Amino acid sequence: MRTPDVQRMARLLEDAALTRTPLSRDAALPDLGLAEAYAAQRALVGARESAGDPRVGVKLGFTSRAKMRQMGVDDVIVGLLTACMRVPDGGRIARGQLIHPRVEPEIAFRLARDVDPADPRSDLTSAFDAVAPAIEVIDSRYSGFAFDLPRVVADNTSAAAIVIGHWAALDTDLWTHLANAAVTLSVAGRPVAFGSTANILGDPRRVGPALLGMAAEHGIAMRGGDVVLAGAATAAVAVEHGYVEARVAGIGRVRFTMTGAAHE
Ligand code: OOG
Ligand code: MG
Repeated sequence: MRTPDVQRMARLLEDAALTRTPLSRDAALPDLGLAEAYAAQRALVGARESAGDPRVGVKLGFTSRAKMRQMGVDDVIVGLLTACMRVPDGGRIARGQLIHPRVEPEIAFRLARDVDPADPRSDLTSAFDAVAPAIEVIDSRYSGFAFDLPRVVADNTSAAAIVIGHWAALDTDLWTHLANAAVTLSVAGRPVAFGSTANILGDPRRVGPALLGMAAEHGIAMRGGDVVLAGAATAAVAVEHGYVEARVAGIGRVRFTMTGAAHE
């Protein structure tokens, strides 16, 4: 592995986020493979953890066809969530802190106990004890939101902010319901995207096994209390300002307000 490239990529991406300056398409970026891209993601998030921003969970990306089509990629990826990304339900996010934010309606699972991805007997699904409606704010650090799979992985899968609604205890009935629950995203009171939890890997019950395999492959720890974002059920929608709400039939709604105007 080319450690200098991995470190350089992590630094470039963190600087882009901090200065809200996207990396230009013709910037001389290192040519990373997927394994190196995950190493860069680890380095980027590791630096945040060392600076006092602990990990609070993981996210899956491109679990729906709608997202894969929108971004021109064809595989599921995983990213890391940290405490500073969390915004309370009903809270605010300042537009000026971001480059070109987009919002996604999602569901989040809560992990009740530690699970060892390296142990073949491990089961993540039974370790999820609750589910909640969620909104993810993504904000690619690449100009024009344009990337290939290794680049978006290195960029911690565009993760920027998460808003999570009320947790509902997961029982058999709720799992059955989640196989096909309507998902709606609205901005400023206008519905802008419709989907179903069935769009998430065909059935959100596949989230546990898919995540466990990727966690084993990339050495990601699964810890009790972690939040697991399952991936958008619809394409992402650009938002400049206003009230954003996601509803998931049967489990409720979650919202935040994007404040301020674009800085660019
Ligand atoms: C990458 C993040 C994808 C999802 O829910 O599918 C993602 C991106 O689209 O920039 O978070
Ligand atoms: Mg997402």
